[in-house]
Amino acid sequence: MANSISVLNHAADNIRILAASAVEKAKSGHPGGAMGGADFINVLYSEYLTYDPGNPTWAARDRFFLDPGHMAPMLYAQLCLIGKYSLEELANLRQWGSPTTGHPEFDPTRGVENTSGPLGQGHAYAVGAAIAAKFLAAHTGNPSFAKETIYAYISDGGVQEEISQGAARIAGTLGLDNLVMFYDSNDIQLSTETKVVMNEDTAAKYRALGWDVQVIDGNDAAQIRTAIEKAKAVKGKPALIIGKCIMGKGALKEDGSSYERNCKTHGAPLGGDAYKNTVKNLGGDPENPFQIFDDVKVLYARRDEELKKIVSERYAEEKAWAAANPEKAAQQAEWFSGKAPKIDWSKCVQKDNDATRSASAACLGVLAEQVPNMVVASADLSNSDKTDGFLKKTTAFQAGDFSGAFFQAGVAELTMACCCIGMSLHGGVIPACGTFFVFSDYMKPAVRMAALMELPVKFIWTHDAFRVGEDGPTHEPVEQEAQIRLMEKLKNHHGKNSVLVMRPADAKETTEAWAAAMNNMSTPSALILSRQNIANLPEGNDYSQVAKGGYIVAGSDANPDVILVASGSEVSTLEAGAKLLREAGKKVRVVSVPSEGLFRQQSKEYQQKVLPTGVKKFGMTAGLPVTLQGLVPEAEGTVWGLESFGFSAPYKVLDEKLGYTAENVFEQVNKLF
Ligand SMILES: Cc1ncc(C[n+]2csc(CCOP(=O)(O)OP(=O)(O)O)c2C)c(N)n1
Ligand SMILES: [Mg+2]
Repeated sequence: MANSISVLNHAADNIRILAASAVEKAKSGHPGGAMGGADFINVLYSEYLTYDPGNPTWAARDRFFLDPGHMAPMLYAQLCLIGKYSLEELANLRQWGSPTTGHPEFDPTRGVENTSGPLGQGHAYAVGAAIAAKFLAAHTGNPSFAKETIYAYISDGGVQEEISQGAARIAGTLGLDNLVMFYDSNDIQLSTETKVVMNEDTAAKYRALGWDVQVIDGNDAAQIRTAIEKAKAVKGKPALIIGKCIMGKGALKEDGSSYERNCKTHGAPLGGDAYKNTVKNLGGDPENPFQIFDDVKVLYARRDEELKKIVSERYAEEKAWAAANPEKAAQQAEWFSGKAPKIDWSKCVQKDNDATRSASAACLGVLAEQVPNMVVASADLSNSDKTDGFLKKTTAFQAGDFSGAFFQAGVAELTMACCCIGMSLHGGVIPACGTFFVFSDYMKPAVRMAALMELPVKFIWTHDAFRVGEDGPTHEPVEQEAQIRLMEKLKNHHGKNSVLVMRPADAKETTEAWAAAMNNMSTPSALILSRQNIANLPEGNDYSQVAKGGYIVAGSDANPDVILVASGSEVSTLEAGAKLLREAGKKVRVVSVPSEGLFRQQSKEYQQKVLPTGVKKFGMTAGLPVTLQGLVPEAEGTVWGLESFGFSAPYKVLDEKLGYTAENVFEQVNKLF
């Protein structure tokens, strides 16, 4: 029996009251958008979203991704109706220690599938999750994944963000028919009406990108229901429902006149009498607003029963599949366990004196063979960033065929990174993505969100320094390592370094760096890799020490007069300089620090053993000097770094001109004595 429209409207009003009241009590927040979107979210949750009320992390559940995080009160109010939050928690919106944070923070057990706030990224998370569902359907055969729908809720701000175009392009190209987006098109944004900044035919734009598009009244429950039915039935295309919604639906001003379609309700409590009038208008009690109406309780109790039935049927299908495919079922359980995959790295054969990007390709070849749930992406650079080491052993996704494991993202680094985040949020796959290090600048907002959400996405950044050479300063990273190492210093809410950043010094260190990245399932990892060949570290080097983040390289002298410190290819330059220094009678230690963050996690004794206070030190980095200044205190030595943009010339010329030579190491170190 279909729910009556009047009950659905009552439930939407209930959401409006709860959202506006939470904001009113918090004295801050965003009521207007939440009130306008209430009808859609209510129809979705009361009739369509398929999840297991008793098992919130069921692998094949439908997902709901909210992009406009400022509409948190709408999501929390909805999640109150299905029992994931208490009314008391809702009433504590935005307060210290409350789970109802100002913008939603990833917690699938509570029904929050993504952290949201930076507008636009949610579009690509949803696309990534839809890709993951297609991948899992193809690679496990579990029939549940083919029935899964990814819903995304987007708004004017997200549509204006460029990433929305990248996400829509990919969803259209890959024909993601398991993706349904609802666009809350209310013609209002934070500071203006949308017409001031936007004069596009959004429906035509999405159609041109290969989407099925419907335009409806976003506050009409019957139209919403029909639109979701149609969207779910679309084959071979993603679906967009453009809902013309009324900002602040039902809101009244203090004088009782309409407070709808008003920018002021975007980001401030309705306030005083306006609030009271609004709650009364919506059928609530301003003195006691945190209530769920009886008929709304019945609506959701009935949906709960319905879900139990739907889910038990799905579980029965999954059980039959698991019985017929015990290995696949065990594999799926492993993929969703959150445990690091077991990898036999002895299969990874490295060439001597190789570029670390090529060494990474060797690692990726091993991963392609041993980690069947890994997905590797590249932003149209797979033959340069050497993710082709993975691609050569699989095929790229295409519409209707997700049997491979490579994701060609096109030239869209932020989109690619956010799609990888979405895959990781979905769970069951381990995503990695590659591009040039200088373009990590385009990905920084995604890295930050992956770090905040503690997702084990792997970032592969090659062409790590000015040694890109002839391409010149646009392609030569300088300050990027310092930036990403700041993320290494930033702690996540579990007190861990929020990102693991490794810049290996030679081919074999690269294997160890990849091993560390694959072992790390609790934060993102980044690998910074060279374009050019690098001489091997000295014979007998103990590479197992890479896991400590910093260590003494083989061949170092006891009781050194000076300690030379670097990461990446500068370590080999220091080795060449050390040779000259030793010939001149100096005792030299060379220390490789692929990750300062990891090194700082070791015991104080170990850190002192490697870099004892009081011994002269010299650091060399192709990045800004600050990259190494944490390891080389000013009182004990100097850091040779790059303090300007790079230049266009063959890299060996740049090494000479910029002082990255054995001779300059010799000269600079001698200045310390
Ligand atoms: C990347 C990013 N830039 C800016 C903001 C600040 N911001 C939050 S909401 C908003 C306006 C969004 O308008 P819309 O999506 O239409 O939401 P509505 O006003 O309809 O609730 C802005 C600029 C943000 N959250 N993220
Ligand atoms: Mg808007």
